[in-house]
Amino acid sequence: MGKLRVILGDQLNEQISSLQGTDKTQDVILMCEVQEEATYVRHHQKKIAFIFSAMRHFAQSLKAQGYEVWYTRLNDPQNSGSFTGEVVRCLQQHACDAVILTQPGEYRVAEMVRSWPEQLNLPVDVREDNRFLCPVEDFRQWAKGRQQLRMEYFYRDMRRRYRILLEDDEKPVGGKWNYDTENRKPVTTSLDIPPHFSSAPDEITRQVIALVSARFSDHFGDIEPFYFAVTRQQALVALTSFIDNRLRYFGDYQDAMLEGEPWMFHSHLSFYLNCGLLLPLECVRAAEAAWREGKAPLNAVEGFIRQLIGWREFVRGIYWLNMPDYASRNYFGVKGKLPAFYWSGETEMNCLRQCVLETRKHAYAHHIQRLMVLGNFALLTGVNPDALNQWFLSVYADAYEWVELPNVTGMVLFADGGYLASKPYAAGGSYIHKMSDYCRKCRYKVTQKNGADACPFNYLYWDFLIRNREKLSLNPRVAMMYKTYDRMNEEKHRAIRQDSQTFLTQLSEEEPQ
Ligand code: FAD
Ligand code: DLZ
Ligand code: SF4
Repeated sequence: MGKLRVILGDQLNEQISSLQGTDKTQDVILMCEVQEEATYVRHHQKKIAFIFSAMRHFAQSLKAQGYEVWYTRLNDPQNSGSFTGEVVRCLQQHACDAVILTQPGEYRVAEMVRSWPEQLNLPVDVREDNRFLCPVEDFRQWAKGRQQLRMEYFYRDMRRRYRILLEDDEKPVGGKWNYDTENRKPVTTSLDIPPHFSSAPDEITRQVIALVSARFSDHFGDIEPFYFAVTRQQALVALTSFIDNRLRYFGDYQDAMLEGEPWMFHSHLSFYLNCGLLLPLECVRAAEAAWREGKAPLNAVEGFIRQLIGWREFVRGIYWLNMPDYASRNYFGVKGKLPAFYWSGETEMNCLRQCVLETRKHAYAHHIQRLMVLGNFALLTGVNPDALNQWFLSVYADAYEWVELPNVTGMVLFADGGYLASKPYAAGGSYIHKMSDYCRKCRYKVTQKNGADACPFNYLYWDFLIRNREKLSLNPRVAMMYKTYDRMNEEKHRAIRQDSQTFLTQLSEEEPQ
């Protein structure tokens, strides 16, 4: 008797552990588009179309290689709407003596799978997710006994483990592990930014776009134009195009934001990495080779590699080490709702408007837009972690809870009390002004600190610090800001309080969408 091998929508790689040892004459591969996955949060339309199209292409390529694939489309009349329902249905058609799958990427799905042995009355072999470089158990061992978990030390261990950018004597090439201080060039409008990778939709993608438009048109986001890679071959072209055209400036302009330029010099590979079309080590090796061949400088290559083997693996480790508890962390006890303009873009704050509108159009925003504009505003105004997590999980085509939750709860909201980040990434308008050209076309004045025309980030920043003084003043990385605040006179303190109160009251009175 054969085995049933389940491949989830973010496991689209032929090297995935669940496929290893497949007997093509007996085993069945199950892939299914299900309503439950498409709606557990209201995903951006482009995200659903991207996953479905990549799934259909992957199934097609498996079939061409002689695998027996049982693929359910969302609109198949018999579709039960859930993973469990589809596994049951498939087993009714194909007698199997075991179910095999790779560890699901989200806790929610992993819990569902835990109930399968009993529900199906079959052994279920859940295998390590080999799309990642640090197995969950290894991360647990690394974290054991450490007072604080800091990405930098984890990252150095990963560099050693995979021998990345190392000299023969185990020292980092160039003499330093981290070149971040060279990576904060402010923006200039004369930058020559290469066009981003784009792949024209084929017949499969066009069918999926029609399906998503018919079924999910009430979800956030523009489905067209659709330009994502949906096959491994196309994703590899996207990788090469990044290495050849953008990587050299990745470091210099990593934090920069320009109006009308959503892509900058970032890689835009997270969509493909997170659904399995690309593997992290091949991206890392390609970047390292570019440096060795003199095509890209070390600050760019090291910076890119650090995001991949450092941050990406680190946040995943944090997620699995702390779930399910991590999802309910709310260190500041905040209850604010998400402002309606996170969906509509209708705000006079130009930085936020641009970031929301680009998110709506592309299901993408780069890291600094997510962290220092969209995230920073939510932190300063006290949006509750659940609401912000839901938003971030639904609007980006690269969003899965294992990566989204630690970034939002840990990095943006400091809702874990400093477990992931050593201090909150709170900032006033001057940071956004320095790193972008958004302020030039804003109704508010970034240089003005108080009053009706002042940039709201300016007073909200101080108000956030004051509201949370008890929790933050002992943090050595924040303490200096309290000294600055204390040196301001009483009139200034009153103005900060008043402006913030007026702004926050107005915000809370806005109609939700
Ligand atoms: P690049 O800037 O080119 O970086 C290269 C790669 O490094 C990315 O493709 C990604 O795989 C990895 N990476 C970079 N930063 C991080 C990080 N902080 N955590 C994990 N991986 C990282 N990333 C997601 O993949 N999915 C998410 O749902 C997600 N949500 C986020 C929410 C918030 C509030 C913040 C601040 C960050 C979030 N990130 C998320 C991390 C980061 O913003 C994206 O990975 C990045 O913007 C993707 O674009 P890119 O491929 O062009 O990245
Ligand atoms: C994101 C997503 C969506 C929208 N739809 C599906 C789907 O219909 N079928 C599927 O297998 N996967 C989908 N995915 C990706 C899953 O949400 C992802 O595999 C799990 O969250 C991992 O635990
Ligand atoms: Fe954003 Fe303030 Fe600049 Fe306006 S002035 S774009 S609100 S930072």
